[in-house]
Amino acid sequence: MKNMLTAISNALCRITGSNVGAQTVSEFLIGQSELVNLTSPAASALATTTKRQPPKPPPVNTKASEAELVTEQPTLLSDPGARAVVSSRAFADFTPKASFEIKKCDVHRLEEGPPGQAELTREQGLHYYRTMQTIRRMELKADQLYKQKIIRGFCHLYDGQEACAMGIEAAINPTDHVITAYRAHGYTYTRGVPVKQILAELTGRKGGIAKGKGGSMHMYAPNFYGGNGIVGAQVPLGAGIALACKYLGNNQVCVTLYGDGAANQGQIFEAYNMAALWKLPCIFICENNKYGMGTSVERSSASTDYYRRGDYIPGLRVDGMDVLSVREATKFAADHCRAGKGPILMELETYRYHGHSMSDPGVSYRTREEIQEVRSKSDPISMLKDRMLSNKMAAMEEFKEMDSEIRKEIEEAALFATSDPEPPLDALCDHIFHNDLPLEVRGTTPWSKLKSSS
Ligand SMILES: Cc1ncc(C[n+]2csc(CCOP(=O)(O)OP(=O)(O)O)c2C)c(N)n1
Ligand SMILES: [Mg+2]
Repeated sequence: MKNMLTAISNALCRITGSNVGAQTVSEFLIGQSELVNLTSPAASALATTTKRQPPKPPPVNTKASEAELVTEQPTLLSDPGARAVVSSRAFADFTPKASFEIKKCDVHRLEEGPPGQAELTREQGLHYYRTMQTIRRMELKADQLYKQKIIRGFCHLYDGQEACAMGIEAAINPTDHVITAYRAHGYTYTRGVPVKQILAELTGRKGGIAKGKGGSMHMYAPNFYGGNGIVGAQVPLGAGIALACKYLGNNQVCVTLYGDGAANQGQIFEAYNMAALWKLPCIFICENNKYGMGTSVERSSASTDYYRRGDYIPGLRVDGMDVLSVREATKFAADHCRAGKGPILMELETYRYHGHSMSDPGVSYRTREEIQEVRSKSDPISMLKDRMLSNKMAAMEEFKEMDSEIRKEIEEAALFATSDPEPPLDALCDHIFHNDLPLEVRGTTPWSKLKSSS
């Protein structure tokens, strides 16, 4: 239906003959933004040609150099659950693995939740740090490009919520499935899309992950279904993906994400019902970042216990600022689904640092002090770094080095995203249909020029 509407919109553009002279897709869209809407299935088809390459952990040294150890600064032990330092600074070896206490989840309709302890290897820790820091820096670059008017239109940033995307990805397989709403840049990255393709999508360039025609809300990768702009609409789609997994008997799960602002919609409860009835391997995840646009959860929800809102579906409330808590809870949830027990619901308590979108400064409905408090007490990146430093799992110098590598990668990606050409106008109508359909409506084929692929 959406495809049909898109096709009709595009056909209307053609029929009206407006925007004559536009050479590129973006010039055309500026004139036609009300009519043209390139929808997910089309862009999804584009993305299937891209090789899935989950971000690789960097090579890891197991020994610290003397210099690193000398320059290492002690940091505050922000995690009260962290174990005492295992090895002394006099030894050059890093602690290869440590165990951390994590916040116990609140549970609903479950006798027991995930364990209260999580193991972390040095390799994992460095990989999680690099991934979360890359997402953070990518979002800050997007903020900058937006303010320079290089990125236009909608843009919803994910900084603050990085532990959710990283923790989930660390707990599932690349062959499992993920679908989310419009705050999608972080998941696009953890599902394997390089920063340059994400930024180029934001700037509407040919090298973007949806060939520059999707933008901020419409990014896809294999087993990642976007990027959906209609609040809540991806939840029944996620249940459908889980139905496909069950039908195919492939033991895969679908992680279906939505926000607190979507959690009161009727379609969410319809999806819960069918998923429970058919015991679908669906992990429903409510990313509770405390606000839906400018409305706080207390003002929008009669019950803010989102993990209980599935009623007959078991639920967990998880510290969404702690990558280890998210990882352990998601593992627990995936095991539940793979054991054939049906769906499970997780509420990740998290926070977004930016406003709702780039047009929202984010400080009229919450105070600067509130944002600052979250940043200083529970920032997901600092928390992981402090844990690793205080357990001698890495040296401060390593983090600094990683930070400068990430900054360089982001700068290079931004250069690509600002120099790559825009897609040509005649590519605008590609990828609307999966097949070339000989469609006729009342004896005419107004969209006969639309091609299934380029
Ligand atoms: C069906 C529908 N209604 C309203 C909107 C407008 N809208 C866009 S985002 C949003 C708030 C959603 O908040 P939440 O689900 O908490 O996600 P967050 O932005 O916090 O990630 C609303 C109401 C929309 N896109 N779709
Ligand atoms: Mg929200």
